[in-house]
Amino acid sequence: MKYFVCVMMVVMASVVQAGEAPKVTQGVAISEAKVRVPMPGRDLTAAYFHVHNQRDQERFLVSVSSPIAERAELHSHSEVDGMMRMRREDKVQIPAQGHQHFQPGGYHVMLLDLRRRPQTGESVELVLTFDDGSQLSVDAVAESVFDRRHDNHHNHH
Ligand SMILES: [Cu+2]
Repeated sequence: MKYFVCVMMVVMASVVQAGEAPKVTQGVAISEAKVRVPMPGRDLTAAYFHVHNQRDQERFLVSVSSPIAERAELHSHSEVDGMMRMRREDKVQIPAQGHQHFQPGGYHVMLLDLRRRPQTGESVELVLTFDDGSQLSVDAVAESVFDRRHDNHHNHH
């Protein structure tokens, strides 16, 4: 039994040392990850998800990237003079023991200069980077606005 423990420790140590790859975010879970199927003729689209922070400290999401997009931005929506405006955000807070919903009409991720146009049902990788440099990779499902009619009035991208 003692032998087994030693082997485990050696294996774990070598994993840590090999670590060129960024560390994985602990205590944060993502659900409901979706990417909008881009509108015809547009090379941008939006991504949505829920972030749940199970830790006692707040976290900040500082960036998101995806292999399908040249670049991505964190955006918020706010009403200015009766008009909904998008604003770029440097970071988005995920409260301690709380959550933040990225959804139509609120925070969202804009995927810009698309390299590829995802089709309905396709899975699209999103990589979320947090303020401590740790990352989480999630598979988002591509969804068309026409799949969910009640979302149509939010679609201004
Ligand atoms: Cu936007």
